[in-house]
Amino acid sequence: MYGNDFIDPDEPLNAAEFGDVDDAVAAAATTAAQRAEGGSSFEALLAADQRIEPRDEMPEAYRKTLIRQIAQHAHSEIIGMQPEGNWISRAPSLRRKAILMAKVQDEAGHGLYLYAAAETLGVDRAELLDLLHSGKQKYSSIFNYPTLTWADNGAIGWLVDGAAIMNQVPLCRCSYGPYARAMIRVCKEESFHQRQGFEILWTLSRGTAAQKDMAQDAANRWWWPALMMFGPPDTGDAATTGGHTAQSMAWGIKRFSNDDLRQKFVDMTVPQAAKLGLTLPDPDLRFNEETGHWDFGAIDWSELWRVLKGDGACNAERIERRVGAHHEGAWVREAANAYAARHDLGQQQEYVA
Ligand code: BYC
Repeated sequence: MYGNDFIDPDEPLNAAEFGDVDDAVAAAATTAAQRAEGGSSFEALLAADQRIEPRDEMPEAYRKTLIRQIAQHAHSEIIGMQPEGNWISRAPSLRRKAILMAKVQDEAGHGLYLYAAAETLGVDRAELLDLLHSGKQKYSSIFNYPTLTWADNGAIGWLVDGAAIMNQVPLCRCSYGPYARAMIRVCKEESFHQRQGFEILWTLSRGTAAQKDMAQDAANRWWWPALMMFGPPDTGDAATTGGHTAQSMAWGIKRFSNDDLRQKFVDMTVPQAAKLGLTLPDPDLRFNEETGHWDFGAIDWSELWRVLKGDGACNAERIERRVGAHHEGAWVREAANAYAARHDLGQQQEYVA
């Protein structure tokens, strides 16, 4: 529906376009044969970098950590439908509406893969949704910011999806099989999303002065929240009290620390901003010849904690709408259950016959 003529189509634009996802697919394909070789205890599988599967024994804390992270991830996907869904009726052309509708629908699909992956750990998705609705489980901080203009849809694709992919490509190699496999498909789809966001901003930044200003304003507002998506820093209080990174890395759930992924994202995104003709709102952003990375300014972590405690611009609105949608969708769930029950009954009668 849309081409890549806005930029060299062979130039990778996000972390899913570097071949790491393909490597993860290849690694997943060899797993079954290799599993037999090194033993199948939890420790042996981790040591051999094999996937843990639902029927394998696993420590309770590992299972709980996965449920927490996968549920939070699933919740983020479905709450993440709201900021953009809000723009479907106002997208500037039929083409843009069709693209946005497809994207928002993809996010619902990602939620489904992820709830299904969580269910393999012995939880029910209804239980997880209750925890979301009652505020006992989190979703990504990023979705508590408002989408004020059309350009925000571009910034979400470019920066939010770009950050999400940077975080999710390593999750394709997560030690838990169902989560890793779900991530492979999610990353491929997110890659389209990121390109469409870049293309929106590319178009706006080559449009009228007002359109360019709109694109710049969106980049200014989404930059810092996108950096916060990677989670708190690896050092300091957040890492020592309540931080999960060290344990999750030891279990092969996380493959990189929050700060490492954040740095990779900054390194990838700064040159893209220059291509778009946009600036990023950080006076301390400069290339460090010694490290080969882009240095960036201090992140205001108090903002992340404030948003996580419920005091972001849109927390209340997002949950209210989600709970409303859940109630309005009750008849769909009832109809699906009734159909499934009738189908089961039909099958039982067939077996009897
Ligand atoms: N927002 O020790 P840490 C998307 C919490 S959606 C909220 O680093 P962990 C998309 C963290 O949960 C993208 N909470 O934790 C969809 C923990 O609190 P609890 C969503 C955050 O889990 C639609 C505490 O802070 N992606 O792509 O090792 C449209 C300490 O943090 C955040 C995922 O969910 C945050 N930003 O690492 C467009 C990816 N950061 O649970 C796009 C999967 C931290 O102890 N998740 N916290 O109460 C992960 O990779 C990891 O869970 C995180 C955090 C990197 C997010």
